[in-house]
Amino acid sequence: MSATLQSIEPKTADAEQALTDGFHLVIDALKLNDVKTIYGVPGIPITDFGRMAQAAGIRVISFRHEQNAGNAAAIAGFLTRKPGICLTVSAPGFLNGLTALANATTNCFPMILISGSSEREIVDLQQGDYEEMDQLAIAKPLCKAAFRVLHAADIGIGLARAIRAAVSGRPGGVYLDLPAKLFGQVMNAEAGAKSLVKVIDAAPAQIPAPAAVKRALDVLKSAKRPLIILGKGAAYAQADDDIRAFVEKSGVPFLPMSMAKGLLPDLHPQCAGAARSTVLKEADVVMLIGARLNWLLSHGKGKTWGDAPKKFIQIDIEPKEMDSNVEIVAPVVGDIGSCVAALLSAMGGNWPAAPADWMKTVSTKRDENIAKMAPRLMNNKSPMDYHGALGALRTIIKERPDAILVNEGANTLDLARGVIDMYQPRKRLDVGTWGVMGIGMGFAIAAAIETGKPVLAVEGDSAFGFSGMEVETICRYDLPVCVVIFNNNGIYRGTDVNPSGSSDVATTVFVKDSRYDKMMEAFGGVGVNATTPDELKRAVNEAMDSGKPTLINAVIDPAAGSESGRIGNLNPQSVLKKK
Ligand code: ADP
Ligand code: TZD
Ligand code: MG
Repeated sequence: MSATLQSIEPKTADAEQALTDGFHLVIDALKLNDVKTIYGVPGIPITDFGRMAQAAGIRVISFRHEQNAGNAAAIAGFLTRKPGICLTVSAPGFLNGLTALANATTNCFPMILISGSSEREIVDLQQGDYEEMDQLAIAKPLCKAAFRVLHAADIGIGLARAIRAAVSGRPGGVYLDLPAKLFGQVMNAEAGAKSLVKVIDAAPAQIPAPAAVKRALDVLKSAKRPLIILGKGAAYAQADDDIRAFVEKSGVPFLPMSMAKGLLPDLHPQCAGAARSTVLKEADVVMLIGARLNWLLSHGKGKTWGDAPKKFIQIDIEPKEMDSNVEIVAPVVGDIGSCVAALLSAMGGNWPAAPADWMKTVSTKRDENIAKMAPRLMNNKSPMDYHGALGALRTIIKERPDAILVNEGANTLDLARGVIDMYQPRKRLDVGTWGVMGIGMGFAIAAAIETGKPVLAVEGDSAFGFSGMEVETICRYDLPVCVVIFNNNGIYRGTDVNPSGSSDVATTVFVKDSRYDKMMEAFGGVGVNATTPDELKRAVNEAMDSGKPTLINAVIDPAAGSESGRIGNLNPQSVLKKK
């Protein structure tokens, strides 16, 4: 390498201008492809890269931990349909980012993890380089695609491949390995500029076969008790108007999965969110739009789905998703925008109304459940229970429907999902397919940066702990993020007792009566301790009005939650446990 470098060493000022290097080429390639923001943590070998990217007009958001930067990039990908970029150092920084990359892939969010790496020659001979690790090999099984660029002249192609892999077909995470040496590689500037690739049509439309569309409509039309399930793939597709038109024209009740809430408003007359168990049990035809029949839908079978035989129609960009859990009688493979447009046009002018008795069953059940819940949401107990606190937050989102809600925890998640109605698409961001804790602050930061809207992050006290240090990041960038911590002194409840009788507390219990609000004050943000729903409401409204970084410690009764929230059925318990 050094021989090449010497041979092209500039002799004159003109010649100097005519050279470029790996640093510049990566930055130019990102800019050429409209990358506006990078989320990351600096260090060897990418410190100068971050600095230069900033100087070149890319917004570089520095985090306190790569996992949070990775989660930020992932949700930026979900919100924008462009791969979010996360930048890390080698080995440990890379590994810290990898959880987020794997999570993005699992959730079908497009992102690119770019990590600097050590010298290949030393890594491959395992001679103990600084932060030595064969990162490409480790990333490969955890993402959609993984690439390494060894020559500056390949940077353009490398980034183009990464972008296409992330957003085409089923979106997901991509790893791009950039060894330290690459950044310093020098080449002719003109040749360098020519080597860059502007990716044209990164996520090409995938048009469904007309026969598949007809088959799907025939099955839907034959239904006596049809149901549409909207998943986060439908939210991602940004085909909001057509999806709404299709659901309304069909007249069929719809059930939004967690991150599809708001695609049509939760208060829409066809929304069956509050009649979930009834519609899943009783439906005879179920059309899935961008939702998988994974654990979140009990794999399409068993008790949740009742005894009535069911036919499934599935719209998805991934052909292999079909028949993954149960038989799909009408698979429609394509991108959701194209599929829904094709369905709409094939429905023609006179689509029959959904069966009236079924609509009545659904709306009666829904209204009954909503009425049952209403008084619980209005209680003003202190310490608060979940319903009292969520009743307050629900009103706030109703009054501020364009705010973004980030949500994680167990009870804090499951109950907020049910209680807080959403009114607009892509406004609810949460733990997704893995039910992973730790997305909170990364998602909140990227949501604020990508959309410019106020963010309300509703966090279990445990959930918050996974990314809590990023409150400093929120203050540093002065982001309009209001974090509400449902502080019940622990995981699920704060009341467990160590069965051994030792002075260690139980494994699920934290320091009692902690004041998380002081954490925000430490960095110049606003901290509030709220003990009643009224106090909580006032503090959140103030935060949303001011746009100031705020953290509200919402004091929740430690006995109010239940183990594992609403998924206690998945929580194995020993029958042999000694009392
Ligand atoms: P949820 O958790 O909301 O049920 P999932 O993450 O399980 O949603 O499912 C999302 C599905 O959407 C995935 O199977 C993915 O392949 C699909 N998908 C994502 N984007 C698109 C798109 N643009 N067009 C079609 N399908 C998509
Ligand atoms: N680690 C990771 C990365 N993801 C997880 N989901 C868990 C651990 C296990 N876990 C849950 O599934 S929920 C949860 C943990 C630790 C925290 C629940 O406590 P909380 O919420 O305080 O956030 P509630 O309101 O007390 O139930
Ligand atoms: Mg808790």
